[in-house]
Amino acid sequence: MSAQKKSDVQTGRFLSLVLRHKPEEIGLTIDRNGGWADTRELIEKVSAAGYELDMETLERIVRENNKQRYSFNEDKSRIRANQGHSIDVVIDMQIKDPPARLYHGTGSQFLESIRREGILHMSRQYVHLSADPETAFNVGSRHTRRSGAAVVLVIDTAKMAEDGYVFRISDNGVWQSADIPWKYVCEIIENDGKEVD
Ligand code: HQG
Repeated sequence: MSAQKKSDVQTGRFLSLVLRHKPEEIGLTIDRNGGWADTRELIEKVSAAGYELDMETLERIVRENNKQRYSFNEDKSRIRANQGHSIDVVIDMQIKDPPARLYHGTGSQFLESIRREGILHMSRQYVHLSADPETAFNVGSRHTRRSGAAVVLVIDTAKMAEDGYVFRISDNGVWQSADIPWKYVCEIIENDGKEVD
């Protein structure tokens, strides 16, 4: 019996893995400058790993992905993840003045450590920030499977910019910054919308 056909979501997850974190898993070459992979090579190697991927499917995944995680170059000969890499690549993200506030969603179980150390970029290249609290709650809720609840830290990005911090925005609208010391957290919002600090 042939293996069950993978959904676009499953294939998309695997694309994130190989384009952002573990290209070596399928022997994929990623250009350090821009994070690009050769589209044909990607299709070939992802297919060999058991995902039924052709150009049409890949175009659909890129177009319909819920967070617009991937993009092609102009002639679609190359493809990359827009952000979120843990491998050492340089993505030419636009440097932009931030709005006065941005939001970081996390799990409440991390709060104590974040208070002590600040918000660290952990395995990614930058700290990820959302433009609105709703999106940040969704990001935070990814961390609440075992314990804790999603919480949103409101960041005084106006003050950070004043202090010389640089902000970048990815092609899919995720703000990115260097590690954020606790003093820039100006409010904590719990899932029920009630402030706790
Ligand atoms: C936490 C998704 C303890 C941090 C989303 C976060 C996002 C600390 C976790 C993107 C800490 C790292 C990124 C400290 C930070 N002590 N915990 N000092 N400092 N943390 O997944 O921001 O689906 O690497 O709060 O939409 O959750 O991948 O980062 O909870 O944009 O496309 O350590 O991932 O997009 O977790 O998510 P992550 P994130 P994708």
